[in-house]
Amino acid sequence: MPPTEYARSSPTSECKVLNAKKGVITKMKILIINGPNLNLLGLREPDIYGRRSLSDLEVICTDAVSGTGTDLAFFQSNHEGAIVDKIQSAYGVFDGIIINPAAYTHTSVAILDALKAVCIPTVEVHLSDISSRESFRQFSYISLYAEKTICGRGFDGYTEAIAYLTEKYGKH
Ligand code: CA2
Repeated sequence: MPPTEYARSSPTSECKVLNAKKGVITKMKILIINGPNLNLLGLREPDIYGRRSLSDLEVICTDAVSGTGTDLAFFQSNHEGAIVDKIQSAYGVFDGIIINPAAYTHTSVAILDALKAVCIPTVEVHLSDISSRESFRQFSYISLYAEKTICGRGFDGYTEAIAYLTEKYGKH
């Protein structure tokens, strides 16, 4: 069962102040992080995760920002510490993070803490609707920081996350 005593608390007032100081960002830089096993997209479990690959996803996201002035960087790792390192290195470099932490969604206080530490506006994305799957998938540590969570929209979840961050924080 999900620990019900926890509630989404993002962004903290400290982060709000920090991010407000940045003002409107003219050329947004967004980091898209995919967690363990998402490198297998398109190869297994097509009924849940679809038939398209991780490279297809990167092309779709890149096409979505084409001509908008938004820059994307992509990172996938099967290792929790590597994801923590990447989030730490995003500080002062990226204006937004889109993360599908995959299985670490349900276990990783380390990734939650790294996101909280860098104070970068974050959208959590899941290809499947984790709220209607096994009970162990229904709690997300990452949702305690992410300012928005998009579930069950497949690849569209990532482009919706890009739209959310650019509309909220970018120049338009
Ligand atoms: O729905 C999502 O996006 C998930 O984050 C995917 C994770 C799962 O552990 C989460 O509960 C929900 C699993 C990613 C595994 O991806 C695969 C892709 C193709 C074949 C096998 C696994």
